Amino acid sequence: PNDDGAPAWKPPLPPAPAVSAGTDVEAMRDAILAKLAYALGKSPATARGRDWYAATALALRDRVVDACLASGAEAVPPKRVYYLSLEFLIGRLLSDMMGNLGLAATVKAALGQLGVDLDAVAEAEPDAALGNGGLGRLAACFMESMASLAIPAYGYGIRYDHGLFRQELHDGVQREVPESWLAEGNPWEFERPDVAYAISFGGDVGMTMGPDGAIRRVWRPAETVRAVAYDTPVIGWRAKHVNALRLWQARAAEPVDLALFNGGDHVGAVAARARAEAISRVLYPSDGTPAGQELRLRQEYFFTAASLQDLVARHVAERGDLRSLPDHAAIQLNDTHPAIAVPELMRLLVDEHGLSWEDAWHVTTHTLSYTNHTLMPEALETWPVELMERLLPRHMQIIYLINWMHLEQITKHRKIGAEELATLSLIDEEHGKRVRMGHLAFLGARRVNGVSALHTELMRTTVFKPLHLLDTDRIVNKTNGITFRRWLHNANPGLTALAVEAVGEGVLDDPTRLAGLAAFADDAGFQARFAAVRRERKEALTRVVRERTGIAVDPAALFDVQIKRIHEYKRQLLNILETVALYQAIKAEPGRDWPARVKLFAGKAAPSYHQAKLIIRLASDVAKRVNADPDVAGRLTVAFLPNYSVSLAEAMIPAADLSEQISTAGLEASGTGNMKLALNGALTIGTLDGANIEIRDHVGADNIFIFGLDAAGVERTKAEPGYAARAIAASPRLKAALDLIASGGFSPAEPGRFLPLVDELRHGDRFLLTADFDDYWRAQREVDAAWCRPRTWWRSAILNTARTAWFSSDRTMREYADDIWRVRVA
Ligand code: T68
Repeated sequence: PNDDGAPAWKPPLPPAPAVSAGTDVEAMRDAILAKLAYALGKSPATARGRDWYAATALALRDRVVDACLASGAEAVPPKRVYYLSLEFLIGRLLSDMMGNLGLAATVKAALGQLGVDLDAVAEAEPDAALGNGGLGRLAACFMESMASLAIPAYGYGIRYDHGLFRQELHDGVQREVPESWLAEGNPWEFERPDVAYAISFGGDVGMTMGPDGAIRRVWRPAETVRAVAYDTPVIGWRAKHVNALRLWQARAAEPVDLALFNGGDHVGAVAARARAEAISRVLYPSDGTPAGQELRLRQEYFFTAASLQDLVARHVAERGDLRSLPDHAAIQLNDTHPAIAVPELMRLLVDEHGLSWEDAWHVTTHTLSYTNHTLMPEALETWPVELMERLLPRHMQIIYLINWMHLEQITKHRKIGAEELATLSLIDEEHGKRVRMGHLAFLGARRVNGVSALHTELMRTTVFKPLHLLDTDRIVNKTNGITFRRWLHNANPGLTALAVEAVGEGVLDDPTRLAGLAAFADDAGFQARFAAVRRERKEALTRVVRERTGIAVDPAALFDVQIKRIHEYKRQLLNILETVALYQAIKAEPGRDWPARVKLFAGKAAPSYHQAKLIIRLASDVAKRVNADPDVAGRLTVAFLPNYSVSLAEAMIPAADLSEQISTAGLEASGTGNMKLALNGALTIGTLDGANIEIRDHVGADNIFIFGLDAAGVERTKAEPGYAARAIAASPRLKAALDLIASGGFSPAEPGRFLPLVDELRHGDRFLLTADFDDYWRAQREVDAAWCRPRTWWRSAILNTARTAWFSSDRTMREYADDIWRVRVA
């Protein structure tokens, strides 16, 4: 909307003082020059953007080390948190580091003195895309918040050579290209060749007599690889505390088989090395379905075993007795990917350190906790018993023993039917014998948490119901959060400056002060400032859209944004159907005053997920026809931006007016993009799913567009066969949109191209798009109407920013610290 000629808004407080003095700038400039010369061997005359980036990063890393030493990091803290995650979707680190060190202005000025533009330097940093989506990004936000709250912590994961694939679109077809973030080195990390552990696989289990005369099991592995640590410092807000993200690289025990090599077999001589190093070669691009591959299980065990050895060694060095581990360590399992920690910790304690089974079980179940991120059956990890026996024979024995004791415990107290027993067992016997990793993590954990209120409730009533009933205190809710340093301060400096002007600099330390913005929600001058900040970000995004797609969009239009992994349950297809219906409606009624809308999509599909890839193709084909049709020009534009990443998210989120959070109710565990967009003042159109419900509770029902079935309604509808056919018959608008797609309206050269999508809706519709379509259309027209009343739109937008402080990951981390980890927060 345009501002309505309101008077300029006056800030109630003077602007914040400049961050740095001139001498700091000169010191920083000299530090960068020194790194350029002595670490990179370059002069300002020969340096490329990438060299300036590396020199700047190295200079900043020195400051991080100083901050680390100043914060007394060498002292032994009472308790540490260990966050085990197969994914850390970090993105770029430069602005995080500058921001948290309070050096952004200093670095900008220092580079400026050298005639170098900070923004160009920042662009030279590759994204560390060591994750697929929400789960990996959550881990990255948690690391930043733990450092900011001075919670002593290590993040443990894998240092993949190749992170998530780069997505290219060729005529709308996704092609995956390997990504090489390490190709030119990584200035943030410290290699630690002295921190290395042997990780074993395969072989068999023998027996020996322990010093106490008791029988001990010995694992005689067939293969051993080395895990070598790389530490990336994670600095907290205002540089008060520094933690480490410790990522493991796989190396062969022997770099080359010299006998083979000297015998002339130069390739065979390094075959074992290739096999070992494959473990940390690539991130699995699986989202929603387990890769089902041996290498994936090797990755999971590799990083879990290295991490446990590391933390056990630290505990022994600092405290001696492993029985006190639960007092000094809290280990969080991010999903089931590290669930093998349960038998591995038991193995370390019993087989290697000689604890009794009972003591070891007590230690394990008082140290580990587990976070669940999905209840979708196809995404719940299970591993074939046969594979586990072959790869991890001792672990399989331990799992059987845990299972036996667990079932024995239950049957001791009451009679129980075979069917119920089967739901409680660690072994799923229905799909060939498979180990249920969720059950394993549950049994080994002190606390098990869901990631939104609804999701946690569904954990208790569906997948984990039988286990929950055995111990109703174990499952707790910890609604996700996002770090405001990255997603507000760094991604949206304009909005942050406005917030600081309005409510004071304290908002940078305490996001609850954002609530003070509510007082200005109706202030015409403030609204104009808020709108101007948004407009600037939209103009910047307009340039990105043009560069990446060639599509011209009008920054004055409503930017309607859906950004996330492409998945049927997230229902990008519902959004596309509405786009098609809107296209048809505009053409049918060209005289109506349709507000201008730009539909923006971005996201990656798992390489083997054909329906998801087809959804991308449909979005691109719809964009092609709609954007070329003069009848809708200026009213509707569609673009699919390729290669969604953390950095692209940082560009899109501050520019979004409308946030699409339209998953089938009950299926999105939480969502975190929904929080980022609302915080930046986008209004949400969404279902009562995941954290959307809590967002509605915070921003108020008047400032969000809710539609569709709730989780209970979804269950009821699914119980009525034939609902899709009935819904389509009842909705001429939906039928027309489906018919146009099915008849090749967007793919004239290949009319049947999208039949797999349309047929799924007509004949099955697992995700209930047809059931929700009409209500979604209604909600979208409400959005149109609201957009045409700028004063109320901006009021709602400001209230979204003012009322989403609770979604700070600092709040989430405090809750974990209090309730799950029982560690003190500074
Ligand atoms: C996401 N899960 C949830 N999974 O979908 C989202 N899965 O609702 C939630 O907000 C977020 O986790 C954080 O809690 C994922 O992102 C994966 O990426 C994944 C990766 C491998 C295997 C299975």
